[in-house]
Amino acid sequence: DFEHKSRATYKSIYHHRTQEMLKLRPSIESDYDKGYMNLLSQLTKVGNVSREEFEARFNDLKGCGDTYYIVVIEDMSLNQVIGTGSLVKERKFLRQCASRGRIEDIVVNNAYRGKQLGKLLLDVLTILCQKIDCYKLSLECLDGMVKFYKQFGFDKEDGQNYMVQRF
Ligand code: 16G
Repeated sequence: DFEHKSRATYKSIYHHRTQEMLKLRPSIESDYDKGYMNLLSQLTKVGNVSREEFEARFNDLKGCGDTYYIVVIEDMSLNQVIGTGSLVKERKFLRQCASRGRIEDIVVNNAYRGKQLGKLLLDVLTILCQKIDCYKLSLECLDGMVKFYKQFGFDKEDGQNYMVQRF
């Protein structure tokens, strides 16, 4: 039984490593060439962002230091990014000059659903959020995603509402 289980475990690890070769890492500039904007288009409108515009924005965010943490999951066999998520650290005066975290732009390519990749992104960003000393972490999502995010510790707070004004 033990041998059988080990073989099954080995097979599943082997499968992950060789068939899929997925890698979780911080985003880099050249992710533009690996379909980053295309991936984001599965979440919302992305417009027509040139490589130069992407680089400029990437460097803006990087220059903010300890504020924007963007991770991607790359399918190494296709050189394509197939998942992403961001953590933004917002600094405050209240609560003894505390900081809060925001989860933004979580998206997993449709073709990779059901592999717990959304969980992976949220787990890593949640741990990171605690490491960088945020006192809370929040996100906005559609009604249909509430159940999904509840699994990872998020919940609606009594008396708090998400309000927005669009321009
Ligand atoms: C979702 C995203 C948010 C993103 C927004 C874009 C998560 C948890 N939430 O609410 O981060 O910025 O969609 O939609 O990923 P919009 O273009 O309509 O603002």
